[in-house]
Amino acid sequence: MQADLFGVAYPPGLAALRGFALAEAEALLAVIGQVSAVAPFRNMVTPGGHAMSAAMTNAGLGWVTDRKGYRYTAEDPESGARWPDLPEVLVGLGARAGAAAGFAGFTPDGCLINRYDVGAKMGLHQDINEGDMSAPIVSVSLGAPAVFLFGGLKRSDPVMKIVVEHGDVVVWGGPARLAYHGVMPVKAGVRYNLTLRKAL
Ligand code: MD3
Ligand code: FE
Repeated sequence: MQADLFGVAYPPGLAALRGFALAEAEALLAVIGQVSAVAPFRNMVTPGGHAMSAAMTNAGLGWVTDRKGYRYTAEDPESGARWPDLPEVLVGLGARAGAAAGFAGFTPDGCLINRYDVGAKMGLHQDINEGDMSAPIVSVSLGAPAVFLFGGLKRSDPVMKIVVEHGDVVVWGGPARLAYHGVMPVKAGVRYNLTLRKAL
């Protein structure tokens, strides 16, 4: 376990890098604007037929869901064109955050961009569509704060709450990589989350 200043113990495999992306936050918001001008945010539908409350788009290899299931694609299914290239600023940030958390050599090939308007949330789930579970996932929070839910390897395991704010980076890997996680409804404002991933 790792303890922060207040003695809160984070589970093994989770590293909270507070303010790690703060200096780049404006550049990251500009990237979100550029990507979403080409590949607009949309509320994708789960295989069960429910529209997700978080709106999504991608750069590089892109995570998608529809009635057929969850997967990564090179093309945006809405346009048929390739997702915008993964910008260097995102590759670099992912690599530096991964290295800071003990994952030297991590190189993301895709970024899922989530937008949470007021009330949007994400239910408890595991990220299992990536090809290489030895790679971590790097999460960058921008805009309004949110509460992450972080559980265990079973949906019924107890969950820990972690507040994330503008500029915070959280790295999930090793024993935390397949943990259930989610996001509580955003209370006010707009929140963006970038997840830098190794999809293949
Ligand atoms: C814990 N996004 O897109 S990132 C997702 O804030 C997703 O938008 C949330 O969960 C968001 O799949 C949370 C935090 C996160 C990402 C990956 C994880 C937590 C994780 C992988 C394993 C364990
Ligand atoms: Fe997830």
